[in-house]
Amino acid sequence: MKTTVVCGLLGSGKTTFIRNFVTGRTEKTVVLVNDFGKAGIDGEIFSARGIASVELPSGCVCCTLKFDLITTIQRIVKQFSPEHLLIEPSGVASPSGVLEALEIAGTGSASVIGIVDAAEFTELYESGMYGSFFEDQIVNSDVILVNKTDLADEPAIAAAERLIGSVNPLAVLLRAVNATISIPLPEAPRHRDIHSSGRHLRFETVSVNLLNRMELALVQALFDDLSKGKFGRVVRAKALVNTSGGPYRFDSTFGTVDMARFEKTIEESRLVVIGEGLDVDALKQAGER
Ligand SMILES: Nc1nc2c(ncn2[C@@H]2O[C@H](COP(=O)(O)OP(=O)(O)O)[C@@H](O)[C@H]2O)c(=O)[nH]1
Ligand SMILES: [Mg+2]
Repeated sequence: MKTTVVCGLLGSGKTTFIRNFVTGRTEKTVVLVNDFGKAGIDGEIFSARGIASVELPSGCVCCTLKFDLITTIQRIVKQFSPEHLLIEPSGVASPSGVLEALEIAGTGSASVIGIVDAAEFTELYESGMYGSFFEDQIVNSDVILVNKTDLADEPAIAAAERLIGSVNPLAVLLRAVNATISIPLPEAPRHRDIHSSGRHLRFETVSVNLLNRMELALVQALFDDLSKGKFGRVVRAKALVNTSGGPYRFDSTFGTVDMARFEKTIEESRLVVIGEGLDVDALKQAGER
């Protein structure tokens, strides 16, 4: 079994990468996703595309859920015997913690893809706001996608590449839009030293049930407010909603809001918000309009 860990900060493009990578492939693939909130959003995004996925919702696989991660991997291997296991840890997990769990689970070596947001990476890294999170990610990655190059100018992309190259000169660097790559993934290294510099990030998470058939304009207004900081410092927000205009997926990352028609009716309309100093009551009220 091939194992690939796809890591990156909240909103960098992990789910997008896996969706694009798996679509059209014939090998038997299972995605193990550790999402935020009670009802994980990414799991439903994968299953809407017919991608087999197993969810480990809430908590963080690099610490409190490490044991669950190990037993879940062992269960997946037994139950599905996949040819390829892709793991999407939550966007705050340190990859070193995931690699340690894989070692204990005995899956053999894994390759690690690190995804960074071309427009935001350098500033976030240099601000030190995220502690050693990025260092842990970059140092442990075999391939690094400098993603969202459509949103960044050439100097920003080149600065990100220089910085990544100085932290890990051995990683293969690729530029990407929508986390799409045109070359095969490199083989997993036979031996890996896990560099554990990482402390995982601590954010609050709020999950809110949204009214079914919410007005589309109201959901747009809610995401505008979220991205402008009306409900506290939002690092990431995502929602699956059956709106008055049909099913939609909403995403907010660093003040950008992205919405797209969803492939099918959503099981339960919901919103997950990740950040600091979140106004939980106001968020719950907003979801009931
Ligand atoms: N403009 C742009 N948006 C992107 C790109 N890659 C991903 N996105 C969007 O960024 C948001 C977060 O992506 P997602 O894959 O859910 O990130 P994750 O939290 O790391 O799993 C989604 O709205 C994506 O559609 C890209 O290359 N360019
Ligand atoms: Mg995701």
